Amino acid sequence: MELVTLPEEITRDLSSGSCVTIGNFDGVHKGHRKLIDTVVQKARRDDLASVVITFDPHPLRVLVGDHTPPFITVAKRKIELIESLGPDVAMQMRFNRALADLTPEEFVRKYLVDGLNIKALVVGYDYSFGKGRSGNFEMLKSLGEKYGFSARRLDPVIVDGAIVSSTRIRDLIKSGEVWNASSLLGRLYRVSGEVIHGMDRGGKLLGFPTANLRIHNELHPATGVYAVWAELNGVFHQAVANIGYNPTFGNDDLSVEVHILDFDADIYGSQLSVHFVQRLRPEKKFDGLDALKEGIRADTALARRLLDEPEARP
Ligand code: RBF
Ligand code: MG
Repeated sequence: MELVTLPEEITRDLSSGSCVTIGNFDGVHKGHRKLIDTVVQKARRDDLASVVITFDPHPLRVLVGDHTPPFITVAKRKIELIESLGPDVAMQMRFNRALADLTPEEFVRKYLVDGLNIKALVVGYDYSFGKGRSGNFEMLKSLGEKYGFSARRLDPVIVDGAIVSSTRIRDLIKSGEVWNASSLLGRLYRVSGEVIHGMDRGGKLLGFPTANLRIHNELHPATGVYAVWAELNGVFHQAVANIGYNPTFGNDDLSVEVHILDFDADIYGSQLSVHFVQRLRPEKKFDGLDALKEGIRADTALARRLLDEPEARP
């Protein structure tokens, strides 16, 4: 896959035309995947280049400013996920005021028609774009007739009786319903970061050493204890995670810590990804160390049972 920010950076031959989808794709969830799969398949069938257009920063960040939701996937992760779906080109356009102010026709002519030699466009059920979101599907269809490309709109993907959307997934993650979030994402929800030094209490005081993470995700699940997979150098380990303020001790800052089962190695400085399977309980203030230890022991036993289930595999 070629990753570019503008059509002129593409080295691949576009003379036979391109099949394009366009969106913000936060989370690269099941709905997004259906769009990208459709584009990749149609491009293959019709001998076109498949192109996925997305934006960085997320348009809301530019248009709304700081009052934006935390996003499910950071830009780099979004591109990795798009790449795994096999398009020829990902065009991550730099989003700014100038781009936002283009009329739908200006955008289509400049980037899709002149830039990408578009022959087919596929968009999501709710897609609109351009100045004031005036570029709806009907307008794209008529621009297609004018400039010679087909326009197709896909129906939403439904999971558990409701439309799969980035907003719905964010809400599930924020409320700790990570297992439900994963059925909309089509994979486990994960956060990643570097293993940093924590309070250094877990191993010495409790007998449950934890890797503390400096996460670079914007979003994280509700505070509480979770059964997770800890991915280290491509290897998945069963683990339990605690997100919160350690009320037994009363920390000021939120910590994300992971106790990896059957594991004993110094991993400070490593990159760790935590894949969330199931929330086990809220974080609570235990009555002393022994009670906390007993609580964590019960968590690890429950996590082991859950993670041994075939459907919990990463
Ligand atoms: N700390 C709490 O104060 N309350 C909890 O309910 C709690 N649950 C935890 C569950 C697990 C599985 C783990 C690994 C840690 C938990 N902790 C909890 C955090 C614990 O206080 C922390 O790991 C040590 O203080 C070391 O930083
Ligand atoms: Mg620790």
